[in-house]
Amino acid sequence: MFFTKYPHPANFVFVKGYESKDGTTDLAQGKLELTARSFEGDVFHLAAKDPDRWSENLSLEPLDAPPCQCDCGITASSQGDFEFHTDDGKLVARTVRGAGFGVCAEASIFQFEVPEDALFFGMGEKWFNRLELSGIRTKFWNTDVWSDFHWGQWAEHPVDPPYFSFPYLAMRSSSGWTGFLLHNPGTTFMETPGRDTTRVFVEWQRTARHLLLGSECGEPHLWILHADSLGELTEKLQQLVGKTPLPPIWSLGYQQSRWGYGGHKDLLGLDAKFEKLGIPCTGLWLDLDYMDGFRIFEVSKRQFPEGPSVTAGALSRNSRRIVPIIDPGVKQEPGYRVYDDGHTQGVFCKNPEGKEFVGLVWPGETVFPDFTEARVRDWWAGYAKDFRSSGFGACWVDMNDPSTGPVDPTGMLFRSGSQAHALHRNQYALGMQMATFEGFRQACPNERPFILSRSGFIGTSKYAAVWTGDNISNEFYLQQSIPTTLGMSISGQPFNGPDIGGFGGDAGDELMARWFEACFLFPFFRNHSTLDSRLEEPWRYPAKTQKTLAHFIRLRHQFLPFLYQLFVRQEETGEALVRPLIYDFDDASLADVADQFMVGPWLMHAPILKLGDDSREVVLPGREPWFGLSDGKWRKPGRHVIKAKLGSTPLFVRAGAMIPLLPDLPTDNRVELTRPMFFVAVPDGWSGKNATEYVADDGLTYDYQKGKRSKLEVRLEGASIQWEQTQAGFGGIAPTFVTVGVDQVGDLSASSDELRLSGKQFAVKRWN
Ligand code: MIG
Repeated sequence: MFFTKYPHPANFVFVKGYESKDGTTDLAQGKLELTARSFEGDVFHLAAKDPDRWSENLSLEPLDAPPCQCDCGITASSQGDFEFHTDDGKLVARTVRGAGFGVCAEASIFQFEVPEDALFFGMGEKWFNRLELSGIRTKFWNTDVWSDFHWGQWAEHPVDPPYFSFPYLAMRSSSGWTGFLLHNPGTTFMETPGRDTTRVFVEWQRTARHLLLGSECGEPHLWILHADSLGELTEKLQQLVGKTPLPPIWSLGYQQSRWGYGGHKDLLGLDAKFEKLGIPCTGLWLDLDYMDGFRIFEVSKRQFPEGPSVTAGALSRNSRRIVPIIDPGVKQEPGYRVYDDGHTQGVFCKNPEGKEFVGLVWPGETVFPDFTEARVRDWWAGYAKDFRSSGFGACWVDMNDPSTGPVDPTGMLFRSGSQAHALHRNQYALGMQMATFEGFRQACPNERPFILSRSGFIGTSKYAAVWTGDNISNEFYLQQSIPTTLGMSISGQPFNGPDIGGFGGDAGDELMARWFEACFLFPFFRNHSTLDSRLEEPWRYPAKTQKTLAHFIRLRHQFLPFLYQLFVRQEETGEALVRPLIYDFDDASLADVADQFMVGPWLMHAPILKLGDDSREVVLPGREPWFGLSDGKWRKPGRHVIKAKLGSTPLFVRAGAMIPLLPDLPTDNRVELTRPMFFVAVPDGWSGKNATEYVADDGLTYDYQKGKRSKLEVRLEGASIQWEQTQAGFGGIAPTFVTVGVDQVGDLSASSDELRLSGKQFAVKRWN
C-alpha cells in the first residue's frame, strides 16, 4: 500500500471509438461502457461501467445534479476523443487525443488537454502552502498525518496527503473556469502540468503535459462544470455536492479547546475565567480524558460525578456548550456495553479471515464500525442520540481517517468483508458524520446539529465542519492556514478552519497574537492545543498579548451577524465565505496571492504572517477604493505597504460595503440579530450603488424554515441609505448605521439616525 505513489499513464490501455445512442454518447469495449451525459447549466458527467472491474458507484452521498439534457454540448470522435462545449459554444474541456480514458485493471484515468494559460486551484484540503496548483502530483487518501508520516516530514514542510479528501480541481483559462470532480470514494489521484521548469532536476520531476485525473480502484465518475468566474463555479460545485446547512450561531463563536481538559471541574473553571475577563466563548471542548478508559460513549464518573447534564446546566447560564471528542474505534473488550452490542449485531469491519478487524488506537485493541452500511449508521445514531441527550451540546469526531495506529489499515474490509479497504476509506468519516448527525436530529429534532470532523469526503459539507487537523505552533503553519482554508472553501467544504495557535508545540506571544488576528474571521474559530504544550488560553499570556487575544475574540463576536449572513448565503446559493481574491476579482495576476483573502464580497483581510514584521505589502484589487479599518484611510487599488503593529491587522472594505455588526464590542455570548449596526463605507463623492439583504432568526432551530425569520433590504446609492423590512416572521429589525473614519472597528459607536462622512451628512431613511 502506497499512499504517496500512483499508477503512470503509460501502463494504461486507452479506449477508442464512441457512438451516440439514446441521448447519451457511449463507448463499449468488451464489457466496458463509458457514457457521457450533459446537464443544464454546463454540467457534464462521464461514467464508466464494467462489472469485471468495478461494482457500482459506492458513494454514500449521491450528487444533486441539475436536469439532464442528454448529450448536448458533447462531441465524440470515432477515435474516442471527447469535447465538451457550453450552451453558447465555448470550449469547456477536450480529452487528450487517443488517450482520453484508459484502464489498467481496477485503475482508470481521464486525461485532458491543458490550455497554455491554465491556472489550477482547489484540490480540497492540501498543505502545499500555495494557492495556485500547477505542477502538483497528489493522491487522495485520508491520512492521519502524525501517525503516518515521520515528524521530520511535517514539522515545517508541506506533507501530502493530509486528512480530508475532496478530489476536485478548478482550472482557469481564457475560456473561463472549468471544474473537475472525481466522485469516487476509492483512492484517487491528480496531476497538473508544471509551469516552472527550473524545479526539474531529473526527468521524473517533470509533471505530465496533460491534466491527469485517476482512480486506483472504484467505478470512475467524473463531473465537469463550467462557469465564467470562480464564484459561479464554486456555487455550481456546492449545489452539486451539497450546500452547508445554516449552522447554529453559537458554533460560529469562539471555541476553547485543549487536550487535557477533564470534566466538570475544569469546565466550570474555564467558564468562570471567561466570565470574569469578559471574553466571549460559546464552546468548551473535551478531549479524550472525559471518557472512562478511552471507551467511547462512556463518561468517566470521576470527571463528571453528577453526570454531564448537571455541568451542561451550569454552563448554560453563560450560554456555553460542552463539545466532547468521539473516536470511531471501539475498545475490543467483552463486558463493555458498546462492544458487546456491536459484536452481537455484527457492526464491525472484518479482516480477510472473517474476524473483526483490529487496530491499535487509544484503548489498545480497537474495532471499527462499518459506517458504509446503513444499518450500522442506524446503530451508531442510537448511541449518538443518547450522548446528545445526556447533556453534550455537540461533538467532535476525530481519528476517522480512519486511524488504526501502527496497524496496516488495508486489512480493514467493508460490507461483511466483501469490499476492499481502499474502495471506501475516503468516505469512512462521511459515514460517521451522517450517523452522528442523524442521532443528534433524533435527540433534538428541531435543533441544528453541530459536528466537527477531522476527515471527510464529497458530501461532508452537509453534515459537518472540518478542522485541518494537527498543525504546529510555528510560522509555517500560521502561513499555511490561509491557502489550506481557501482551498477547502472553493472545493466544497466552506465550513472549516485550523487549530488557532497550532496544536503541537508552544505558541509564543507574537505567534499567538498574529494567529488570532489572521483567523478571527475564518468560518470556524477554535483554539486547541496538545497535552504537553504550554497552556494557551488567552489568560496564560502576558497582559499585552492577552489584550490582543481578547480583542480579536470580541471582534469576532462583533462580526457574528455578518458571518451569519454569509452562512445564510452559503445555504441559499453555495457561495463561499472566505475565498481567494481571484474569486471576486478575476485577474490572473492575483492567482498566487495566498496571504490575503476575501470574507464575503466586500471585506478583505491581509494579515501579517511573518514574525518580527510590523508591516507588509498588500494588493488592493479591482477599480474601487478601499477603506482600511485599522488606520481609517482610503486607498486606491494597487500595491501598498501597510503598517500593522502587533495587536492590529490590515483589514479593508470596498467602497460601498455594508457590513452588519453587533453595535458594541461584546464581552459575553449575547447576539441580538434583530439589532444590527451596519458599518457603511463610502468615500467622499462616491456615486456607486450597492444592495444587501439581512436576515434575523433564532440562530438555533429550524423554525426559520417555517417562516420565523425577518428580513431587511438595505440599499445604498451614493451618500444615501434606504432600508425596508420585507419579512417579519422573527419580529422587527431595528438597524443602525455608522460610517467610516474610526481607528478600529472595535471602537465603533452606533448612531441611529445620522451618518457623517467627511463632514457631510448622510441621508438615511426607510423606503416604505
Ligand atoms: O492521536 O484526541 O487531531 O486534535 O487532540 C491524537 C487527541 C488524537 C488527534 C486530533 C487532536 C486531538 C488528539 N487526537
